[in-house]
Amino acid sequence: MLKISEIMDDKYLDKEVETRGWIYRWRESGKIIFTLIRDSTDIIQVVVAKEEVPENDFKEAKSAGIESSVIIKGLVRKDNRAPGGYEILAKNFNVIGPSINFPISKDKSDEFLLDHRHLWLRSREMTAILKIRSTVFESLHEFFKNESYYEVQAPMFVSSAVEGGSTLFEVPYFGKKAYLTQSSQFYLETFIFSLENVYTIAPSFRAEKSRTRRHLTEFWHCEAEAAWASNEDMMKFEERMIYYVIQNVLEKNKKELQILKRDVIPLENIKIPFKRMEYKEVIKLGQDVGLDIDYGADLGADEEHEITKKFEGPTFIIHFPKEIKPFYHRPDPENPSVVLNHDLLAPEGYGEIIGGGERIYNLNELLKRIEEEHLNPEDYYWYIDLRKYGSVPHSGFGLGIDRFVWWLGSLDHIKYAVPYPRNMRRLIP
Ligand code: NSS
Repeated sequence: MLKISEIMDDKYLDKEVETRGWIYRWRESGKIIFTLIRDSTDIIQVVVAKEEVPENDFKEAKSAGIESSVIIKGLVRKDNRAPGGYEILAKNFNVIGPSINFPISKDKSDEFLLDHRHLWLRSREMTAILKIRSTVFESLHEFFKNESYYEVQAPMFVSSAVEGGSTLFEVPYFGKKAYLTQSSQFYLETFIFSLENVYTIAPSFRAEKSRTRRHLTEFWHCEAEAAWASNEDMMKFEERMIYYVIQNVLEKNKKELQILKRDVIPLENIKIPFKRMEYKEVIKLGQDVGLDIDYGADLGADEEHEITKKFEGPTFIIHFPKEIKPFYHRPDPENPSVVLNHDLLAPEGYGEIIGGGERIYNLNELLKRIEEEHLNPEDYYWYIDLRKYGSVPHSGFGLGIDRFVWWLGSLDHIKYAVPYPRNMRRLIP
């Protein structure tokens, strides 16, 4: 049994091969049935001629619907008209799982395709996206391994907010209230006192009411935390990580990027180091492109879209005003009105894919910020404890993997970057 991509090779010319897959296209022309068969590796044309196969096999081929699963035996030939240049002249054609009236055809609405995601995953576009996603996850793990980071796991049921209360999902928990985690950051901070450099790849949850092209209620979050690291150390780490993943995708997913019609030049042109811009410069740039924003404004999806259309490559925005960032960010000792943080903005109109920076490691400074934000220190007793027993300067970040894939594939909306997107209005399939 061969995979289709293996068959597309001169070494099998005029040889008999056996393969299996699903019917992707089907058409009849007289006594010949032309099918395209796909498996996870590729698509090949299979020609079923009445005189060449047993009578029953021809009947099966004739009545087989799109997406039926099949096992085929036949001779490999070259044919320039066939996609990929090879075809199989069938000797046997057996339907294993019939498929009658596959509901997806051309020109179905977006909502229809979302309702049928479980079937739409078979499309060429979704298959390409899933393969790119797989490369991204694999490359991230590889990168952290090469950098000697330990992989750790944090709980998903939590009792307090990391990124502010407004997007917490509440879950009933045996008579108490629990929440779904917005970020594993605080837990990662607890691990650095033994493991120093740690990461986790896990879902995060945000009750986002916003209907933007980049918000999900459940997203995959790659988070890292490093003892002794500064904001600048972390940015250096992240740019190497992003670069590494992009090189892997460019190398391993050429075909998939082509299927998505992704112009690869902007990805190929990316170089280290990434540009760094102060938040205040970005506000100025925003004003120059006609946006109605002032110093102190949080950058939303629309603003970042306009601003990053002007960017040549991924760009770090540093030194945000402390008021618009969560309490844990460390104020810059030289200018305490801004924090030692960074957002990484993807170019081409995509915007933020990473948020990170240095954490407050001084006990009193942390307590003061908790008070300023009117939070209850009891909710954070364990987080505060870390500042009491051998505290160290440290930094970390969170990469939204779905947003990264959204940009890599130059997809229109983040919902295309995820197999089963979750947002305010969608919980199925
Ligand atoms: O809110 S973040 O900017 N930062 C944190 O959660 C930190 N606690 C991470 C850390 O330092 N360990 O989110 C980080 C990234 C952000 O840049 C996006 O790429 C992604 O997580 N993110 C999202 N992706 C999809 N949908 C939603 N709603 C979303 N929110 C954040």
